[in-house]
Amino acid sequence: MPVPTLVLNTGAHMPVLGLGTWKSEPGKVTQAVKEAIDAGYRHIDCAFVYENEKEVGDAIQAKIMDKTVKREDLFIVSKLWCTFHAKDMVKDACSQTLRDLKLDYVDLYLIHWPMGFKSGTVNLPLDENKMVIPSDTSFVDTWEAMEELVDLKMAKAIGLSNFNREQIERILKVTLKHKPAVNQIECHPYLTQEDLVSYCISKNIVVTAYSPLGSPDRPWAKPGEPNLLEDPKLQEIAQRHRKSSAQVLIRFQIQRGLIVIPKSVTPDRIKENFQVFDFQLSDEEMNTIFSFNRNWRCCAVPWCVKHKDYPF
Ligand code: NAP
Ligand code: SBI
Repeated sequence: MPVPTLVLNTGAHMPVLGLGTWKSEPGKVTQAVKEAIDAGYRHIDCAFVYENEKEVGDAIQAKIMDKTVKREDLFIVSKLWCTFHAKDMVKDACSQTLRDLKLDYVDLYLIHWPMGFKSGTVNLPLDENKMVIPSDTSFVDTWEAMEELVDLKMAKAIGLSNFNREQIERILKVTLKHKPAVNQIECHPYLTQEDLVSYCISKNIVVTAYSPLGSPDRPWAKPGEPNLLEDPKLQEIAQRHRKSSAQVLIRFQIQRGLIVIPKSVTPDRIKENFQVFDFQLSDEEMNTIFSFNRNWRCCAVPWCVKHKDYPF
């Protein structure tokens, strides 16, 4: 059975479930992406800053070569990193990603964050206080350079990630040719994002939910912080459906009309996370899960709080 899709404002169909690849080690991600495609995934979420796009590309190429899938069956997403926001850097950054992924286009290319960082050799340039060093770029100008990627057929669609409502409004005001198709944001039951999601939907922008399992492998996790997968109320709902907590977390996002991109490099979990199309959460269960909201972020990026375009 093919994965259900949402239709973007470009007319393209985006699979509602994709494989996340942040923190997927280069030595593990090729096999993980192959397993995912064999299990039925058709959407892979990538980014330059994950430092594994070559290895993701190896898997995509292998699965096209062995005829499991055709290029047009896949929906590949990547993202422009913050050190490449200058208008004259956007095309080269996208070309690098296309070279690494071994593709001639991506289905969706996102501005990873509204914040531009000083360009150079490091992805996270920090000052002596361990705060990020900004660039003097404006994300509105960056958007104009993103629009050219569509005209050059390097990206079928373009979009945003980690943009707040006011920042999206600024983009929509200047957008001449290509509107943002997607905003990718952190979203899970401890950060339900109802207001931002309603706003995006009202503007025909599809929302992708990142860190849907609460990102337990985030590098800065501390003991005592919330652990979504171990939430007893969530486990109770999962047991009722004979499903895992992870499957309920994924189903929750799909049922509210979002795209969802759980990450795993573990073959059994990759398969488990795809088994979410054979059960339904009741309206009452959906409301119970919404009530878990505590505005808690896995990716608050505190080293960026002083940036003029910090979104949170
Ligand atoms: P996540 O998907 O919420 O959680 C990933 C963690 O959950 C890994 O430790 C994984 O372990 C574990 N896991 C996966 N399936 C499981 C299961 N069925 N049971 C138990 N544990 C399970 O975290 P995330 O990586 O932060 O978010 C997902 C994706 O969203 C990222 O990979 C990335 O593609 C994207 N993202 C984007 C942004 C952005 O700024 N745009 C920010 C964050 C994330 P194993 O891998 O060891 O199996
Ligand atoms: C990185 F590769 C390094 C740091 C980092 O922090 C914020 C969350 C993030 C990101 O920007 N996109 C992700 O998927 N994870 C990340 C990635």
